[in-house]
Amino acid sequence: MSILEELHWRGAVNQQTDEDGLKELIAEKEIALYCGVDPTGDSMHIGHLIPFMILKRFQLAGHKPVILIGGATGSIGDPSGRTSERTLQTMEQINQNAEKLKVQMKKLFNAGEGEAIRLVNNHDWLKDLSLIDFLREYGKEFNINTMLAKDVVASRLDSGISFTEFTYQIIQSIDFLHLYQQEDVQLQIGGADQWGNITAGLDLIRKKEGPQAKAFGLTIPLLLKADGTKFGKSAEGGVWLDPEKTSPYEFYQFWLNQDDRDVIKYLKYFTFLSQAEIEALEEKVATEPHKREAQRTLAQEMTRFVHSQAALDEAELISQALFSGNIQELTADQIEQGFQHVPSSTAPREERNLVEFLVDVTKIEPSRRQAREDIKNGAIRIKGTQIKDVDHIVSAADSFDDRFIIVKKGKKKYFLVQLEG
Ligand code: 629
Repeated sequence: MSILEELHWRGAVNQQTDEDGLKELIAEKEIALYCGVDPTGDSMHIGHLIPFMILKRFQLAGHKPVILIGGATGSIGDPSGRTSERTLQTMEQINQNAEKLKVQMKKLFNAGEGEAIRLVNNHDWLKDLSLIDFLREYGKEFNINTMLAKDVVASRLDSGISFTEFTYQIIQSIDFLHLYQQEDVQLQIGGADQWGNITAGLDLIRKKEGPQAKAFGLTIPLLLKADGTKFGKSAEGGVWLDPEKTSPYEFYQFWLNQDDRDVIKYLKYFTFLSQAEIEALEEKVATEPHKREAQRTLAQEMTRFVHSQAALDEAELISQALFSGNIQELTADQIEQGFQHVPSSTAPREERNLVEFLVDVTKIEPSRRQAREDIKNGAIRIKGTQIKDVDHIVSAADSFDDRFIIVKKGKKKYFLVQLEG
């Protein structure tokens, strides 16, 4: 299977500028290709991952991927996919974000590789472009009518768009031209929202290099979930690659909880498993869905790829402990991961009667009367142990490393108390 056939099989092709031309080019040589990301945040989320995993697939097929960090474009703000003007971030913020994205990209794509993926920052070639050169060299090649007709701009004409954001497509086009000239990059990929920017770049390349210039664009469809909700959000919000924002345990659980109707699509999109392996899992979804083997495989592949084997082992250990209720053996750090987003409060390190603790500190019980009743009925667990004594004193012995106390009420209602000081 050629790389393009593979992308089709994976459902990863939305639009292409010249399908036959690209097929021919790839058949005859190894090409350089790129995809960009703007440092508008301090971490990538899983939505960003898709085009970069595709770069990686090209690399595995022998091609040369380039990852562009948009230090310059990030300071302008891509209007694509947005309904209103962005607030400018400070250059300092953008530089900080760019550094963080660079570290993330290196971790994802360079680890243990013989040949590392090339990383560039467009600030390097755009920072010295003068206004006059910009207007004479590039502005002159852009037709206002064509620019206004791009979806991204057209959809903003009523609500308004600044000259700054309007100009974004020119900046991204200069990048494509620059990389075409300097690095022999002949293909740009991106999500479906990038079509307008990518085709603007191709127009510029043809104007500067002649109509025969061999450069191409390919976009990847937006991911849709079977239930119609937005992909990439968990109950707690976005799913980030930064373990400080989304712990490896939560990351693992996000993939584990995918719907049967979506899981095969995600295995194709996000993993490097072969067609045969994915088809075997598809069979399992049909014949024994309750085992959730496809979901588990997806969760394992993704956690290992984004974090590490050690993080995966730990996520599975925490999952097992939470599932069985035997959380006593977990470390305080594992508790922190596993309970990152359960309801929580802080409390001083003081010994306290259990009834008071449940009503005043955790508010998990509405009244003292109800608290006593639930304790007597065995509905309350502290550190995984059922406590039926209404006179129990909650102390350091009930905590994890004197840092956290975990209360469970009934079958699954957890609460975390963070001890302060
Ligand atoms: C300069 C900047 C370039 C080429 C690309 C870029 C960034 C591009 C953009 N991309 C999105 C982003 O940075 O805004 N103008 O958040 C994001 N991208 C990944 C996918 C995307 C896209 O990083 O392309 O479609 C999300 O899946 O929205 O020379």
